[in-house]
Amino acid sequence: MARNQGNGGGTTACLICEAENRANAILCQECFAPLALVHEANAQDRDPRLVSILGDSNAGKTVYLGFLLDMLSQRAGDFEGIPRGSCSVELQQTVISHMAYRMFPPKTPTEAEEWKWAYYQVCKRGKRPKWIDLVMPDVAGEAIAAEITSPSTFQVIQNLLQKSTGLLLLIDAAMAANGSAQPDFFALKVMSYIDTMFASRRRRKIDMPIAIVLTKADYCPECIDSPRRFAEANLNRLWNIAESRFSAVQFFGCSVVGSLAYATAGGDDVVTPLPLHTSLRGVMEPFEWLVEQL
Ligand SMILES: Nc1nc2c(ncn2[C@@H]2O[C@H](COP(=O)(O)OP(=O)(O)OP(=O)(O)O)[C@@H](O)[C@H]2O)c(=O)[nH]1
Ligand SMILES: [Mg+2]
Ligand SMILES: [Zn+2]
Repeated sequence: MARNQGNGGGTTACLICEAENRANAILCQECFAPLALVHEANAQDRDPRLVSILGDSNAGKTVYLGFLLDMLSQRAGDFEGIPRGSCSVELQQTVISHMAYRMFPPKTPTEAEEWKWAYYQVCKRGKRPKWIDLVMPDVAGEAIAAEITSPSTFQVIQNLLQKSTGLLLLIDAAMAANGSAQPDFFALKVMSYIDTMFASRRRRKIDMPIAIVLTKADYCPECIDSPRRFAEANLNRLWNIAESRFSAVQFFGCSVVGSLAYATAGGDDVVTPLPLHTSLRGVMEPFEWLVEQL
C-alpha cells in the first residue's frame, strides 16, 4: 500500500478512503483516519477487517468500545486481543481511567480529526485458532446523525460503512424502555441508510452481519434476559426493517455499571450520573457473535 515514487518522497494510500497522502503524514488529509493503520496493515500478512460502531449521540459507543477492547487485551473468554500501535490503546485507556475515578468519559468531539481508532489483532482460541485483524473507530454520534440525515455531509462515515465487514449498532435501551421513540427512529434511519447503500436488487436481503446492542441494561434488566422480545416491543420499527430487509441481525443486552449515584454541580440543575462501580454484562457476546459471522 505504501508506494515509493523514486523522488525521495513517496505516498501512502489511506486504508479507508484510498486517498494518496505524503508518506510521513500522520492523518489522512481527506478523512483523518490515522495512516499508522496502513503501516500496521503492511506489517501483517492479513488484510484488516473493519467493524463500525454506530449509534446516536449518548448511546454509549465510547464506553462500550473502551470496555470491549480492555476485555480483549485481558484475554476474556475464548478471545485475546493485541493492540497494534500505541494509538490503539488510547481509547481503552481514556475509558478505564475515567471509570476508575467514577466518571464517564467525555463525549466524542464531532470533528473527525479527534476520533480515536483502534487496530487490534484478535484471536479466537479453540481447536483451530482464528486470527483476524480488526479496525474499529470511535465515531461521534452527531456525525453519524448528520450523515444519515443528509448523506455525504460526513463522507468518512460513508467510506467506513462501505468498507465494513460487520456492524455494531448501539441503542439506548433505557430511553426506549421509558417510552421515547427517538432510539427506534434513529435505528430505523441507520438501517434504511445501510439498505439504500448496499441494496443492488431490491428483493435480496442485506447480508452484512449487524449486532444490535441494547445499552444501559442496568436500567431495564429485561433486555439482557430477552433482548429480542424487548426489541419487538420497544423498538418495533427497527424490528420490522431488520426482519424484512436484513438476513444477519442479532439482538443483545449490555450494561457496564453495577450502581450509579447522581450529582449536581453548585447552582446547576444538570444531574450527572456517576458510575460507582463497573460490572460488565453482555459486552463480549455481541462481539463474539459478530466475529463468528465474519
Ligand atoms: N446506566 C448506564 N449508563 C451508561 C452506560 N453506558 C453509558 N452510559 C451513559 O451514557 C453516556 C454516554 O456514553 P458514551 O459512551 O459517551 O456515548 P457515545 O455514544 O460515545 O456518545 P457520543 O460520543 O456523543 O457519540 C455516559 O456518559 C453515561 O452517562 C451503562 O452501561 N449504564
Ligand atoms: Mg463517544
Ligand atoms: Zn482517508
